[in-house]
Amino acid sequence: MSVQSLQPGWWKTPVHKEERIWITVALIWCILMTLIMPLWHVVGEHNPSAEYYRIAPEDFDKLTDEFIDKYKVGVEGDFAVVEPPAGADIFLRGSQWQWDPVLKLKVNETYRLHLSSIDVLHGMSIYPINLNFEAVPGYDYVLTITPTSTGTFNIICNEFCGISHHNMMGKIIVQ
Ligand SMILES: [Cu+2]
Repeated sequence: MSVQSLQPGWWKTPVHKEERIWITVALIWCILMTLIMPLWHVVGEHNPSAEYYRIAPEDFDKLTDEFIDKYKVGVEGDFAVVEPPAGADIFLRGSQWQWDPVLKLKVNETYRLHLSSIDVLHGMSIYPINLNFEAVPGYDYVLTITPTSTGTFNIICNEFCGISHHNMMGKIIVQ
């Protein structure tokens, strides 16, 4: 319901200059944003890789355990701290409700990060840099990563995965 009912042929009334400017600005902005998406896909440096493989959750679990045994340098709380050499294949396992192991990486070195879940869907979210990737059970998602700054980066889960979802935290230490 409006205060005044529209007169027949209202769409034929001339458009004000300001309105025309705003419509033009909005249209140009829409076109620009639409073009940026495919452009970003080609030239953007933050595109996730399209490398992933089918893997049984128990196999990924085993590979992560082997990775931990090979490169373990300590313990932090309930988690193993792992320091793999530069260029190594590294594993991050999501499970209800933890990310493990704690990864100790070197700045400006490249690693192949294998990410998966051994139970339900989890969302790996790296803070404070806000990088987000899905950890999907049954898929080994390989991300080529090169940390460009030092510090401690917390991993939280951003996919509701059960009663203790809010406690699901992990850590990447870049030295
Ligand atoms: Cu979760």
